[in-house]
Amino acid sequence: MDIRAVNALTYEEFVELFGNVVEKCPIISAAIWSNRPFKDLTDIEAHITEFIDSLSDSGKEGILRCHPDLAGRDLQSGTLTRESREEQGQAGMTALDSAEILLMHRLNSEYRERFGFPFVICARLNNKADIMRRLSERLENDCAAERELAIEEVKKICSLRLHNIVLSDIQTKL
Ligand code: 2AL
Repeated sequence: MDIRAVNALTYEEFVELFGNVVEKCPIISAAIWSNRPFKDLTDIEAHITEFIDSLSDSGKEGILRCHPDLAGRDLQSGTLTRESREEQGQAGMTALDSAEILLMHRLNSEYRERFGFPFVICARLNNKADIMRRLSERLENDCAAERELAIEEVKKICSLRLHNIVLSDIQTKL
């Protein structure tokens, strides 16, 4: 899909296609649609980053709260979004043994209790061991630092999702 095709999408089509580039936050694609025409994918990404950076601390925490826990209840009950399921699968979160699941639940709960939002990390850029290590390490941060770190992870997840949409669209046309 080239940028002319993206710019030709109606608002409804655009939100349908890009609505989950930030997990369960279609308001972000709804907002940045106003910035058409986009120059390229990097331009779309820049508008998303600008939108997120313009939010208050509570707005940023709201975005974080839209994310499911890694290896959490949504994974077990099959209620993850397609994107999150694929990402968690790639990071090995769907193949944990029972001790690892218990450890993830304990650390995720501790994290949520300490910061008031879930632990977020770009699963596609980390394996199981990285995720568990970073979760333990990041529990030591203060809330402001952790909020900013987690939001940077949201941007990485978003970037990979954006590129995936464009790539899968090309593949279906070939
Ligand atoms: C996620 C998710 O759903 N995908 C990803 O890369 N990370 N969730 C999370 N809590 O980090």
